[in-house]
Amino acid sequence: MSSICIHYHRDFDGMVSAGVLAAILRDTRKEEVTWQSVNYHQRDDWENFGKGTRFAIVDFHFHPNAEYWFDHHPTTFLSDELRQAYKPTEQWAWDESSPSCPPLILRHAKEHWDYDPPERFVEMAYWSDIVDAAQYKDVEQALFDDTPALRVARSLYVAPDSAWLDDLVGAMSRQSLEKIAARKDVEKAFQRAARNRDRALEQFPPTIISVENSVLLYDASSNSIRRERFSAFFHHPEVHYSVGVIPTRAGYHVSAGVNPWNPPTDGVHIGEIMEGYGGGGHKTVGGANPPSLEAALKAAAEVAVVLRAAEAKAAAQASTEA
Ligand SMILES: [Mn+2]
Repeated sequence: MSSICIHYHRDFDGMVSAGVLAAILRDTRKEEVTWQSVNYHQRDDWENFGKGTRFAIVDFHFHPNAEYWFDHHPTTFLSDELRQAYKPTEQWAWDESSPSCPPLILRHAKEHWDYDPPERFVEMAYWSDIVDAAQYKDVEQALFDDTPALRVARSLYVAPDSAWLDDLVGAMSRQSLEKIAARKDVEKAFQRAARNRDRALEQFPPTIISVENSVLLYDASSNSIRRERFSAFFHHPEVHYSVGVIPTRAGYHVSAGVNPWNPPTDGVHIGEIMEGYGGGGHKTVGGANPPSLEAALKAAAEVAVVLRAAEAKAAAQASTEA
């Protein structure tokens, strides 16, 4: 039989998923395994993805020709037809309640293939949930913890190319996170990413437009500003929401989110608010891509008004009840 290629989502939990599945297929199913990351642009011709090859997909869109498929994204099905084509099988599993993909692969392998994972895979799955679902215990852990898993995860921010990611997946399939974090190339990438983080944290305060009613509004649209996901909550742990504008390759993005370490008691649905701007998201995080910088700044300011009104209402309610 020809070898099987595992296509994986290019992030920490996607890479761990590929490493774990590679080891399982190699060890328990005597498969010859290769792996390669997937790009979002490969969705454009999804019907023909992997045509004529044997493949698996982890932490990415469902494909009916995937021999093995595991995902946890609620948005995994690219059409109703594809949704209809999915059913749980011995080689496919989808669980949108799973914070990340590796734990569901390990669970599936135990149930269906009687697989007993080594301790290092249990550790990788544990950290995958924390990284992918931002379940850090506090903003300090999210930004500065230097446990091997988080060093490896941060090093990925400055990955030179996809060949390097493939190489790390191979390492994940055979070694512990401690061993991988100690590699010279990983350490070098981590140090660079840590410098970027420090610079991003320094550059954030001047981008703040206003902090009112527990909502922080910022404009980080300049390309010379480095970005660190939790900057707003690092500098202003007291806010419940942040909303702002950041650049993308093609234009500008409005991003809004709840402070994971200080959430509002009865929050609004951010994804639904963003739908009003052609975007979307979940209850606690969402975004939109308005057509111009002006439109993006206007949208961010309007979203801040909506969030502040909700906060003011909640505060008024709390004081009447008290
Ligand atoms: Mn992922």
